[in-house]
Amino acid sequence: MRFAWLALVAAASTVVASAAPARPNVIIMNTDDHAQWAVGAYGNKEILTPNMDRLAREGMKFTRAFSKPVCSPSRAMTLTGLYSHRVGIPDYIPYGNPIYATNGLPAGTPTIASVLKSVGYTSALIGKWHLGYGEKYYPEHFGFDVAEGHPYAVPGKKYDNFHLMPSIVDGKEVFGFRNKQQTDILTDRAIHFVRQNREKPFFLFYNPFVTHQGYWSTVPDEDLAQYKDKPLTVPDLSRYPEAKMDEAGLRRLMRIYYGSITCADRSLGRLLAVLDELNLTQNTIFIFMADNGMNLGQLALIGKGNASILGAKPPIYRPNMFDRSVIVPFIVRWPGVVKAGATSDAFVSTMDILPTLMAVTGAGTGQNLTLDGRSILPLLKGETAAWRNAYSDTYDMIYLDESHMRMLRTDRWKLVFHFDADGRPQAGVKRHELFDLKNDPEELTNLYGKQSVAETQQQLEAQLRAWIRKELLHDFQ
Ligand SMILES: [Ca+2]
Repeated sequence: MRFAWLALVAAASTVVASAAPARPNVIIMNTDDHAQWAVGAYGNKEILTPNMDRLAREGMKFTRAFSKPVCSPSRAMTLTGLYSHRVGIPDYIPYGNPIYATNGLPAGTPTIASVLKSVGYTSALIGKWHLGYGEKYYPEHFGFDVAEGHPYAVPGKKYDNFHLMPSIVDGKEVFGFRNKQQTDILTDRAIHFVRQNREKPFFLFYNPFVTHQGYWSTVPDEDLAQYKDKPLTVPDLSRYPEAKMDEAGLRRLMRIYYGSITCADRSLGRLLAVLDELNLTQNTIFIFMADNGMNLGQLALIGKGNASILGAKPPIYRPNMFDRSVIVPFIVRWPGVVKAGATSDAFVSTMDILPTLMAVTGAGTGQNLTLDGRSILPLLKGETAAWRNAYSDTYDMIYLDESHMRMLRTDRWKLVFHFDADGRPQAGVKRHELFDLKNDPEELTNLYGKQSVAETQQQLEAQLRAWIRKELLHDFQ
């Protein structure tokens, strides 16, 4: 009798324990314009990323994690769990009036921060925001209790230059926050937030400005020194007569780019050390990712979805959704839940983060949220789950150049439609694209319209058009 009673108690406890939602801390470190090919854990033997590599050893590395190919749509998608076209952010948000008043995340849009707030989380944005500069777009309106380090517009003031805009850093207003200490200072602020909130569940969205090209001047000398005179491997520019740069010039850029990544890695290491010190490592979901990828020399390009030809003046843009632009480094560590050292090739997306955190914490229950993302919790736990066998997205490049792209990515194929402003197929380098990724992983040879792939093209086009009809109401067919 006594044993039976014990067994019942044990069973009841188990049910309670598994039904009670967990409240782990959540940290997302989101580097800027950071290619998956520029991480040691993803196979780069020349770059120094010991802390990203540590995270991959202790967590799960995703090889096909999709984001948007430029900053603002990516940050919108990550925070809202929605395709960015649903929140009206097709391209990066440029600086300058009057855009401050009209371009940003729509008021009232639920975000990771606002949804987690409903179950008691305290949230901080540290660093880049890029979802609107005007007052109505301040992160504080979207669930963040703390927001530091991002440039913002003050009502009634005009800024002719982005660098004249203020940021709040450690309670002080700083103008033109861009210097060699910038990343280390932002990391100090991120660590300060973690220490202050160690006793209660928190969400930290840490967005350093590195490794974006516009911030290469901020890379500390100690990080640049790691690559001084190193004969880094660079793409072979002799294949691309359009490149206006030689191999030595490209190698100089590569050294700075790698230095900026090692700078971000050093900050990641400091954050991981603080979690260890405060005994928070076990109870923290740590996601390391980038907002979008990067091309540096491949196809003679520099940049991401709005890349341009190396050295060309004036710039010659090449709107694209190459894997190098849309697939990002994405590593998730959650000790005791996610198997250490695991790798997943599943088609995941940064819009899956919010639904995953809702599944973990129970946040958002009853809010009736409609999301495009899906919880990756089954994948993280190593469970067998029905999953996407393809991924589609858009990129409407409207600044610098124009092309309205619609992409379908399957295991083997990549189809990208390029439309002009009136919905007509484009020509030249912006014509529709079809790549056989099995035989051409670098996406060098456009097979669109070739007789040899006519049947495949027809099937993929039907699939992509069906997705466009389903997801994009009034859109180009
Ligand atoms: Ca970016």
